[in-house]
Amino acid sequence: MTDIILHHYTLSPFSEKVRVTLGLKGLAWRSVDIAPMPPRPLLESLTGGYRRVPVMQIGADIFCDTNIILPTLERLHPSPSLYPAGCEGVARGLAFAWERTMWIPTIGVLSHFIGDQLPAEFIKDRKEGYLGFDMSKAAMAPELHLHRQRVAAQYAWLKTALADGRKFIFGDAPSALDLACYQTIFLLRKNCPAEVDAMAGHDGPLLPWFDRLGAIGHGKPEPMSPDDAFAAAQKAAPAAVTHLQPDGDPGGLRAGTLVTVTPDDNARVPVAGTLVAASDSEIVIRRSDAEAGELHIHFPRLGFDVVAA
Ligand SMILES: N[C@@H](CCC(=O)N[C@@H](CS)C(=O)NCC(=O)O)C(=O)O
Repeated sequence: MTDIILHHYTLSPFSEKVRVTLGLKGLAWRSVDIAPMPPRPLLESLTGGYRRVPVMQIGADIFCDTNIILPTLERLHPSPSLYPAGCEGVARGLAFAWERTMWIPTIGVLSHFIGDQLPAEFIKDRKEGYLGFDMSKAAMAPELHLHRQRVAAQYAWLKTALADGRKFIFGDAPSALDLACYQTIFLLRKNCPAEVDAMAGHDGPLLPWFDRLGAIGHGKPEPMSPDDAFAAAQKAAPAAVTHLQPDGDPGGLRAGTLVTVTPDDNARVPVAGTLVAASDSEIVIRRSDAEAGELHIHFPRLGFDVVAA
């Protein structure tokens, strides 16, 4: 039986990035289908309050954010690589920049097409617990022209990169950068009517590239209930951290220090725990949950604030 558990929901594009990564690496995994909005009490106990999706679980090790999930899958299952042809630094940096700059404009375009069909409680949840703004069609309409420009300007460089007929951004093999670009476009193409393609500029080499990534598939998922995933965490002990140094925090925080780790963009819920090990790209904290037991929670450094509690 596989030990990779993914907590996710079908329409979540960041989850799609991980599902395609699992497909690319040909992995078997357990799929825990969660609600598109809280409450998600069992997941919350595992993450210590981190509220975004997806979350990967391996026993009592919990991985919050795709920017730790992908490097972890790469570390545990290196082949085929998410960073072909030595592109790791560029792929990681540009993927982060793409997702940061594209997320809100993409939601602006999405809202133009489906914002008036979203349930009121969903709009309220996203405003109060996640985005910090109203994503209804009426609220986003005044800036639609800007969102559209921003999306088109990013697509312009992607289409230029693909214009010589290459299969993926770095050549014949897909990378973490392709997957980051793919997921925001997936959000639009999965949820909007076909007119979104003309409005957003999904054309030229972007379309066959999108189809190639979509054809990778999701590997071998098997359904798992939230209760079984929770029981798997209760039964397991966190894995020893051997790939990071206990005192590797670039800011000088020492192992054993009580810290909080908080996303620096949205859903800014601090997760508190004891620092186990860190580097300038990853951090692991330990938490004891009354129900789930001892857990290690892993975060990327890029996009998160770590401070002594
Ligand atoms: N930087 C995060 C972003 C994750 C994210 O924003 N996910 C969306 C779903 S695609 C989310 O959490 N939405 C609010 C929710 O589902 O509660 C990552 O890479 O994992």
